[in-house]
Amino acid sequence: MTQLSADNLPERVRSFGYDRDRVTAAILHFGIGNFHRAHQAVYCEDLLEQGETQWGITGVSMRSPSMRDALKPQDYLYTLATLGEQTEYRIIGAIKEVIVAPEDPQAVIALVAKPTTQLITTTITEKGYCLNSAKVDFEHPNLRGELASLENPKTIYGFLARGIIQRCQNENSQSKLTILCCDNISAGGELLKAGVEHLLQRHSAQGLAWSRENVCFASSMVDRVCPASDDDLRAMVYRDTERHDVWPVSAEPFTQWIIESKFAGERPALDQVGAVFVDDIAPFEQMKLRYLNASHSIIAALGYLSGDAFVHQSIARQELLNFTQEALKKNVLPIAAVPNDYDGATYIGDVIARFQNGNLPYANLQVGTDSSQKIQQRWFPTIDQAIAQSADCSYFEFCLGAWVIFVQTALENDDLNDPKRPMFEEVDTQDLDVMAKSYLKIANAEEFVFYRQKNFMNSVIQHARAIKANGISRALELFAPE
Ligand code: CS2
Repeated sequence: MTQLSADNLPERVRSFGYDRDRVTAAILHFGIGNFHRAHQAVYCEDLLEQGETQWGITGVSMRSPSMRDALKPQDYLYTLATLGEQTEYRIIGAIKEVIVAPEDPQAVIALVAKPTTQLITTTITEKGYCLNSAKVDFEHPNLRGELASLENPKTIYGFLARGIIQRCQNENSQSKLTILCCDNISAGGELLKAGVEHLLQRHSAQGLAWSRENVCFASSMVDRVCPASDDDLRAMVYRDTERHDVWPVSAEPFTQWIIESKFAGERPALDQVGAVFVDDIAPFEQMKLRYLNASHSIIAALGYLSGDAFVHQSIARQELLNFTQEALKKNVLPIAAVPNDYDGATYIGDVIARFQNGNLPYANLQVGTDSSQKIQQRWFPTIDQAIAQSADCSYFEFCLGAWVIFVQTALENDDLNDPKRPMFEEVDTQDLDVMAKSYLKIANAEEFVFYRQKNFMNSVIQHARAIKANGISRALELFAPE
């Protein structure tokens, strides 16, 4: 079984047409997972194909060595399988190296400090930002530890602050740096700035001044549905490319990257390869989170309770499709604006069509991962905005009821992958009222208005009861929105 490597490239598969030895890594990326490899790394690959050889990537794994261990024997090459009507393969060479932060934190800090590192990007998932209702939680144990000492950074903020302090002490410390959030969160660049400056204020006035002079923190909206890799994908890649790839990645054909045009130094010409630079990123972030990600989380919770493994199976259920479409049209579209040149109803149709891609096995439980963090960005702000505007949020009352039963059921089935799992496990599930309020409190719902709205919460609990008693399908049949 021939393993993919630079000396064993598959024939008849699109591969990099540039000299990888000439590529340098001006990009340092934190969170070298599947999404990054199917999204940002492909845009960079296209830049490299155009001769922009400085925009290679050094990846940083914040926790596990598994991605490094998988890719290193392959010269950090991997296979991207685009699963549309047809399956298309491409060998991606943009990643030059992967560093495992817990193994070699000094190497990570040195790369942040390195003058030739011009762009730092992050896909560390919602939980990587230590948030409490969409703001940096400065009381988070890891952040408190870094406030005391930056000797052994644990968070993205600690690594960036430590590296910036070292960078500003370098002899050629005029090298500008852009730090760009590529996660599904609102104003991710501002969060990174808040966390980094929080630490610099304590540890280095010089570092803080240098950062304010030489670093830009920016946000972006990233979009490409990209399943976790499994043995079925590995087998398909081997069958079709005749190369064994230890960690291939698959994705839908659709891809989108909207980037806030806030660069301190040189800006990679990503707009030459399909990305879009904008001055105001907020409308794009809101549209993505409150339409696509919100409905993804709706489908996942209701789909899991329907017994489906995958999103495309759940959205094929008429009652679930109807509910999701109506939830977006009646509870999101009236209040969540979309960017000027977008039409909300059209975007809803496009998103649903993407979820219906039967060639893309996206697991409900993958969406359900970290749901206590995700719904704070995807559902809660819309609910509060609806309440403030006396607009309809009756579909979200059902969604929260369904989410409560999703958490309880996933716990019972040992399926719950969530940073707050230990807290969920402590909740008394004998009393459904207590369980529902406790689960939502664990998801920081107390920080939102709806949690104190008696009628709203009573309705959430009634829906949870109905779902618990009758099952999700019957509960959907009985659901009679306002
Ligand atoms: C998904 C997202 O797993 C999830 O939470 O909602 O990863 C989604 O696939 C991407 O945001 C699509 O761009």
